[in-house]
Amino acid sequence: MSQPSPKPPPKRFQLPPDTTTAYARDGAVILRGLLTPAEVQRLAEGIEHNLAHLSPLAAVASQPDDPGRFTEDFCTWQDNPAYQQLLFDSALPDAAAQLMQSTGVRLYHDHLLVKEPGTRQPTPWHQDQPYYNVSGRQNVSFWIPVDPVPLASTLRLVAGSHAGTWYMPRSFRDQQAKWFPDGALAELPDIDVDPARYRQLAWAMAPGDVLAFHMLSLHASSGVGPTARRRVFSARYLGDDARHAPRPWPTSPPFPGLADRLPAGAAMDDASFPLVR
Ligand SMILES: O=C(O)CCC(=O)C(=O)O
Repeated sequence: MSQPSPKPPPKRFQLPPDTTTAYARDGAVILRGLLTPAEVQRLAEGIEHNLAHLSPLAAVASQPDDPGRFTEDFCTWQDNPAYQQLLFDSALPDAAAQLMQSTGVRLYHDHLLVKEPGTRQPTPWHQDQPYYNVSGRQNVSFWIPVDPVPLASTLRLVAGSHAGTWYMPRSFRDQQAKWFPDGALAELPDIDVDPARYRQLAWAMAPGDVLAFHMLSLHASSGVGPTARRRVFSARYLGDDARHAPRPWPTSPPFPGLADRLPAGAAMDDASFPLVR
């Protein structure tokens, strides 16, 4: 009887040394050609599977009269072998270890962000970590388009905004304070009116390119053109210093029952957050 073929070892990908320095300084870097065409194709299949089988956490993040549609979904990797292949077996875990300067790499969550042709809905400026249930500085989110993304509809980031300040997280469509109470954190400054003070980073991207950013980096995007789909998958990883920070409100995404299993201040050692390296 033939043996099943052994699982390939996780891929190594040596980042140029200045990439890690730039990530620590700016909180965002572009990694050109990190994924192979075959990996991008498999991820695109995974995204189509996800769109056809949306989870209970999925939401349409655009207005009903938007000529396109902005669909989001979260935490579906356990039901999606294509996502698992990317999250566990691609060069992402190795790149994450280098960027975070961490020995261990733990999957935090996956996030689907698809803007259909003609979507007007912008993504407002925000940081991700204030919506989460995790503390620590060693983290990275990878924003991974499977379609070409021109400069006009790519993710924009404020260089250095990951340095420390936590800004008030608010609901995107109606600006409600549904996480930290009003007044608990600094209000977001008007980033677009002061480009000298808030230096923006943005890269046009081809399939295979990956944008890496810190969970405290301020980021935003515009809508998309009338013919282009912008299918993006985001992979979020945590490093050695990540600790559970349970909140008295539902986080985005939520992790139901986690607070009963994992005390405040504990490492994120739970089946929902497997070590990938
Ligand atoms: O894709 C977008 O428009 C927004 C992305 C985003 O907010 C994120 O990846 O955290």
